[in-house]
Amino acid sequence: MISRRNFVSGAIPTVLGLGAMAAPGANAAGEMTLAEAGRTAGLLYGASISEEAFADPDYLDLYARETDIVTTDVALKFDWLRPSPARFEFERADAIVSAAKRSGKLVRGHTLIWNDNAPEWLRRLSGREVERVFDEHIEVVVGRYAGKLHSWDVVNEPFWPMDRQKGGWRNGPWFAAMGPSYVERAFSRAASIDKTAKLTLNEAQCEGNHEWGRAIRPPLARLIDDLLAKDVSLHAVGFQSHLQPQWPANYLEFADYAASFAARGLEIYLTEFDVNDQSFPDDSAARKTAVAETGAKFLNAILRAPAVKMVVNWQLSDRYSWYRELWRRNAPTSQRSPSPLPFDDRCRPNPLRAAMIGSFLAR
Ligand code: 9MR
Repeated sequence: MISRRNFVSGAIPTVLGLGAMAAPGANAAGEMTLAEAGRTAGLLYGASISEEAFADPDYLDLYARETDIVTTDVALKFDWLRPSPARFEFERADAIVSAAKRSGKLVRGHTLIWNDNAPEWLRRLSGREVERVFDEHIEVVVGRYAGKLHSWDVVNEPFWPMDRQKGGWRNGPWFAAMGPSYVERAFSRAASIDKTAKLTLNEAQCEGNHEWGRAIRPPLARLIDDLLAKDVSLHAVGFQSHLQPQWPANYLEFADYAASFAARGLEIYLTEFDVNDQSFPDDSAARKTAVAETGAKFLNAILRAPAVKMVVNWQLSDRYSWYRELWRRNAPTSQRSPSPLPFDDRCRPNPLRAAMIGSFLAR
């Protein structure tokens, strides 16, 4: 077994290469893969990846076969990169970027600026110091990967009405120091350093018609209009697409909302697709069927918009889903492990995989 330490020291990518084990476009049974179906539909298909994948050869093989693009799950987040003010821990992200390059896969950087998960040392700084760290962070991180990324989630989740800020903004160190102007500042600075990555504004919750989704859609549209009016380099809007079928949704209405950004000249990416199965039946087969049906309903609606250029799952196998992290934390109160992704714990296809391929091919 390959240890986390080996991975971090950079030893793994010389041992395992994404893409080294399979011909592009077909799995072992000769069936069409998600990546191949995506290509047929004019979509880039991929999944987020974290260091665990490099310690699990079956999982790594799944990325090799099924994806054309990978997103850094946590490796480029501020708190992971900068546990202390003076140090940048680039090893995880470097390993992902170089493994992807060797195997001809593209990489999305997630996420440059987010008001969530700030390390304690950042929260102790004055507003002035926070601004200095902000500029330095963008310069160093964007500079390091300039020319190597397909796209960057420059700002993640600018709105979070639960933080009760005027305008629905998410609170955190960047917002507290600079107010809403941090968004424009991040895009402008990133654009001046990386001339090739598609600069993306990534948002959560908009897919749903629940209170949060309804609250976030209008200010997000206003923010995007404002950035475009100021000629800020913004190329795409990312909708995370963590579907929450336990709450109200109207995917056709969401598709119209999303398409309005295409009319403003932006590409649309579905950046973190998965399906929360908590409200589905206990029976595992029935639950997985319901996940597949929900996923297909969503994709069939949103993929009508030609500006949708990418579909990315948040991890590929249920075993590594963030819902499993939550479930493990709440294990005493919940009976069953979540199954929100196209592959199960043992990297076998869930019904969601075939449903996604069906939706891609129907496009
Ligand atoms: O998958 C990520 C999980 O491992 C982290 O603990 C968490 C906090 O950094 O973030 C998860 O990814 C989130 C993503 O960065 C933004 N959208 C929601 C994702 C799931 O929570």
